Amino acid sequence: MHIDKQSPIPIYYQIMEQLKSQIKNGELQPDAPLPSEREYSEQFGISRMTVRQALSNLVNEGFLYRQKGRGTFVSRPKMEQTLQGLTSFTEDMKSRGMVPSSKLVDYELIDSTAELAGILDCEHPSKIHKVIRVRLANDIPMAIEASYIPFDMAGELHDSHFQTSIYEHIEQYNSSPISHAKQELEPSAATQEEAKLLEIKKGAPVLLIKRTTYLQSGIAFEHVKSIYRGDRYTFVHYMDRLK
Ligand code: 16G
Repeated sequence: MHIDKQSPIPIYYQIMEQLKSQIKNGELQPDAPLPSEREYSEQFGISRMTVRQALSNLVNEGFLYRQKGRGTFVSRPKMEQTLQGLTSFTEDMKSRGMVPSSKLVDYELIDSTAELAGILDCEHPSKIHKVIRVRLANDIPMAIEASYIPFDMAGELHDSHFQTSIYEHIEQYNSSPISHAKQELEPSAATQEEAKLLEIKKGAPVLLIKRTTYLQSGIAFEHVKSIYRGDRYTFVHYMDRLK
């Protein structure tokens, strides 16, 4: 690392940029320990405050994490999720070479509420599957998904369905491909329960995604409320300029 004290670029920023590129090019590997604030400040003849500012910013941006009494370490790279493609969690993780899995948190066959029946455009009253799962990639919790699926769109659901791809089951059951979705994104802070399931701190930044997904026939088959870890995901949206 090289610090240029004459540069108009603030020193904390120079440190941040260089550490980021070392993380991106693999010079600093996930879970590698970083030198201490004191070591950095002695090596470059800069104040510990400056080093702390750089490291704290990188912790907040998700590039580094701290462990009490042990020091600062390199985070695993964030997953980039595009907002265009309509993929299932299973497809998404497999395409990244990761192993998807699920932990069932709650399952119930519930009576529709007027709100759910309205969103899913299904009969009211009718039966709806409520499935809450933690979704993991290589055994690391990534998201909590609370799915509401009309019984008529899926039939009976068993443990084997919750451990594999529900989308695959829905496509087979309805003999129709999944086609489009409407989704809303909202920043949020992890509640105590969400934090426990995602193995993050209470109040940590998370992204709430509400999505209603449709078959090619135009029938809605799922409404989901998902909580994604803010430190694990970057959501990418490609845009064309509207003229
Ligand atoms: C995605 C969907 C979720 C769906 C799941 C099915 C979002 C926000 N969530 O994670 O609604 O239930 O895929 O995955 O996109 P599966 O087919 O692996 O069970």
